[in-house]
Formats: sequence, structure tokens, C-alpha cells
Amino acid sequence: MNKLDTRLYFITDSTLYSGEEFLQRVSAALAGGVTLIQLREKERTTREYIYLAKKVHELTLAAGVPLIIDDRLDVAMAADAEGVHLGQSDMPIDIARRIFGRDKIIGATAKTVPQAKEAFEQGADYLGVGAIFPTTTKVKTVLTSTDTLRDICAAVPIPVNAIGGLNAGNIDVLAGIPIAGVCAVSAIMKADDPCKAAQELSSAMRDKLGI
Ligand code: TZP
Ligand code: MG
Repeated sequence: MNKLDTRLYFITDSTLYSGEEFLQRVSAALAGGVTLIQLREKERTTREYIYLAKKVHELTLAAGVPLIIDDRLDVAMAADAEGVHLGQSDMPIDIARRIFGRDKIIGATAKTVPQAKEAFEQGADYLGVGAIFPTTTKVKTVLTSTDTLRDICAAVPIPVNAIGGLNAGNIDVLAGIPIAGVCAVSAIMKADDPCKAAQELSSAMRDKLGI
């Protein structure tokens, strides 16, 4: 179950939807073949984050897709999620690894080669690199060039995913860069049909990136 496939990595944003519609959209994305899901909540209380994580976990377990919790190792542990994603100001990767255990998935954000190397050395299982394009998702980030993305792929032996403004219509900028997958929020979350959007992104990745 904890087998890591970052190819089509869906990151959620519940802010625009009712609780019910949010869960329906997550289910639709799972039906569309996403390979990994990150629950990303910035505004909720710890208790709300845990309860939502438990609900989403029921859906992801049924689909056989690992659930990653953004930022918060405590929430990931409370919901018995398969993984946690840690940014540069979250818990250090090596400490999280010690607490969370060897079998859990720990992802890290890296925007430079030194950050990528450090995250790998501290025990990260995969990296998210971006933003490749400007994004409409609420996030404090700067743009990362495709050259830096390429350099990071060459610098670490773990899967590297591109993130930021990516969709089926623009991922060709990533052609020839040995990424393991693409992370998407809006392209799936805000689509009229998240199932179809996930399928379309998946087939565009196959056609344009060969992954
Ligand atoms: N980190 C860098 S860009 C980003 C995060 C969390 C948001 C990506 O969202 P979208 O909607 O796929 O551009
Ligand atoms: Mg984060």
C-alpha cells in the first residue's frame, strides 16, 4: 500500500467546496487514476484537519492510493496516513523520519539543488519542485526554472515531481526532463469533471512526456 508512485500526484484544496462536494471531487479524481493524493489544508484547526484526513483516508484506502498529509506530521500520524509532505519551514526531514518510521512516505519541497541534496540525504522519498508556472493556488512560492528542475533530477536518485500551474495543455515544457511525475491542484480540483481531468492529464503525460 505504501508503494510510491508519484506519476499523477493530486494535491487537494478544499477551500472552494462544501464538505460533501470536496469528498465527491476527491473520489472522482481517484476514479480518474491519480496515483498519489496530498491533503493540503492551511486554514483548518488541528482537529478539523485530522477529521478531514480520516474521511479522505477512507476513500484513498478503498482506491489503494497512498494519502500524504501536507506540513503536519502529527496530523499524518493521527489519521494513520501513509505519508507526510514537508516544506522548507516544516519539521526537518531527518527528525520526521526518525519519528514516523522507515516505511512511511516522506516528501519534501526543494527549489534548489542544495535543498534537494539535503532533503535526499536526510531521508526524503520524493521531491516536489516548483512552481514551474505561476499558480492560482494560494501558496508562498517563487518560480523554479526548468533548468533547475533538470539539475535537481540529475542531483538526486529519488523521484522528482514538477509542480505549479501545470495542466494537460502546458506540460510539454517538461519534455526531456527526467521527472517521475506531475503534481496538480487546480487542473484536477477545479475541473468541471475531476475524473476526466485526471484522465486527460494522465494521457497528456504519456503522449508528451513519455511517463
Ligand atoms: N507549491 C508550489 S506551486 C503549488 C504548491 C503547493 C501550487 C500548485 O497548484 P496548481 O493549482 O497546480 O498550480
Ligand atoms: Mg506544505
